[in-house]
Amino acid sequence: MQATAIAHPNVALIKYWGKQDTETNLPATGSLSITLGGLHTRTTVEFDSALKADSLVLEGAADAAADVRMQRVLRELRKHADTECFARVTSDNDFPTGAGLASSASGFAALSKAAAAALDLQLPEQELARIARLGSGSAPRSLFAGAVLLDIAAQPGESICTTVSQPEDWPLEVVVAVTSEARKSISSTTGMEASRSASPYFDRWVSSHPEDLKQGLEYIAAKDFMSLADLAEHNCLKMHSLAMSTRPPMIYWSPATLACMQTIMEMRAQGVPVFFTVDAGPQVKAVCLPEATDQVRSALTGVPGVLRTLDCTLGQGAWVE
Ligand code: 2P0
Repeated sequence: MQATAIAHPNVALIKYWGKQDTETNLPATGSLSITLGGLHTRTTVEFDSALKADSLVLEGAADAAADVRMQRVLRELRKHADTECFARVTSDNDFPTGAGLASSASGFAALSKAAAAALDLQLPEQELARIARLGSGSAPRSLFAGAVLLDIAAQPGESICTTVSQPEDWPLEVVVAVTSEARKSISSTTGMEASRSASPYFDRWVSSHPEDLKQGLEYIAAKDFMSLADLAEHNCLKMHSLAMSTRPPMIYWSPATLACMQTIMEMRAQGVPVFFTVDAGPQVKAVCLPEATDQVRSALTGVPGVLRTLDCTLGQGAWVE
């Protein structure tokens, strides 16, 4: 009753920020992401009838916050397997944890995949996506390859999460500029709940979102990089405007984050196919066409405050080792 799974984190080009329902962790908006090959979460789950409770060791230390969310996922999988066995879970990342690099997405994707395998469950992938979402609203996306849509308007029986473009269909690359290795002070869960209740722009964010998603899908289908670039930066800045306009405000950027964003905008103005996106942390993800990767990496490495860069291609969905 033991299995190990590996998942890549993902980065949303059209983002999720805010929930409809905190019990089921249903996002208020859909989202469109790319799965980041090159970065890995490796999670082992062992069910053991001798255990009195579930336990989680994340990066070598017990993690109480993630533990509560993990139990929601494990409880659901135990129901499917008709067992009351508890599990011992260990999880490690080869990239900074809790720093705006979607470690909870890859973490809960790997957890769901490994736990289902350890229980020998043959669940439909959409059911696994629903279960992964109980842990983290962005986790279903890491179960899938390439460019991925998480659809909150899906009716029962329809897919909530699907690949819309395989990595080989449009091999985008991503250079991550790491500007801090520290864990963020405000979690995404806390931040998005605060924005829902205390940003004057939250309703407009939600009502303008379907159009962003529709356009994003069209630009990916047409491989229209420059249109996707404008849209993704706009959507990212809207999300950060929500965070900043929340009372009290949340500013996830450092001076180096802004400097990277400006460098990327200047490069694109000169015709380089690159755009930025930034999540709930100070790292900058520069999405580019492969021919621009070397130039983008070299420019970001030269920005004061950039500690290192990470190269990613588009990756596969989570798998059992
Ligand atoms: C996203 N983020 O779409 C957005 C953009 C962060 C910024 O999804 O509360 O860890 O666990 O459902 O999935 C991060 O939020 O939040 C996230 P919960 P999660 O990628």
